Amino acid sequence: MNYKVAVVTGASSGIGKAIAESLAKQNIRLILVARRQDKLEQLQNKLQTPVHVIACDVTDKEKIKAALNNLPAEFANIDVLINCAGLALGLEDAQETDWQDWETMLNVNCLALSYITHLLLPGMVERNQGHIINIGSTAGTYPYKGGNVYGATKAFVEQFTLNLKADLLGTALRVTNIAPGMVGESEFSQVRFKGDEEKARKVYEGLKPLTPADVAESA
Ligand code: 8X3
Repeated sequence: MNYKVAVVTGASSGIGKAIAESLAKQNIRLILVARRQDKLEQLQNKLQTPVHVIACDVTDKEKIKAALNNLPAEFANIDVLINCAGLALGLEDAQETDWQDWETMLNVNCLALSYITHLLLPGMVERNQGHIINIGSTAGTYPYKGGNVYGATKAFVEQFTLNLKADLLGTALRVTNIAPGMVGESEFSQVRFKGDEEKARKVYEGLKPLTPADVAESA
């Protein structure tokens, strides 16, 4: 498919950034969404493709809607949506977790992903062209101790992807869930352990995790 414009959420680091870099090499114009404007601008300056930056929390529905409904003309017809913004918070057993962590994961991994998809889907269907790629996780299929709501959000991503496919049957649109296992060289574990570098490092001790570039290769 000859896609021209892609939105990448969570584009400031890790898998989202690696996917943005990979799409830029395919001469796709990019709309990069993440909270950290400085990181997005650094990436924008590095990429050899037109980039439009949206520095915004994906859970801010009003801001996201306004930004995506008022795009410069060359970015307006979006063909590809990479739903990469997502996070894990904590690894405690369910009864010991902080409710706020669960709410944040549900808001980002499920609600924001659904909201942005809901915003962009009608245009894709109207043009009968597009690919939505959701970044899920093996945690959505295989439970582990302390995975609780994080795993459940990724199960949502898997099932949402499958149900979108059912709705889009007969159109030229494609929907894919990429479900990596452990991915190193990203902020995933630093975020999960709230800046505890030692805990974050231990996660990958004695094994060779995937890299963000490995995941980007399959996107
Ligand atoms: C990332 C994989 O195993 O750390 O989603 O949950 S895992």
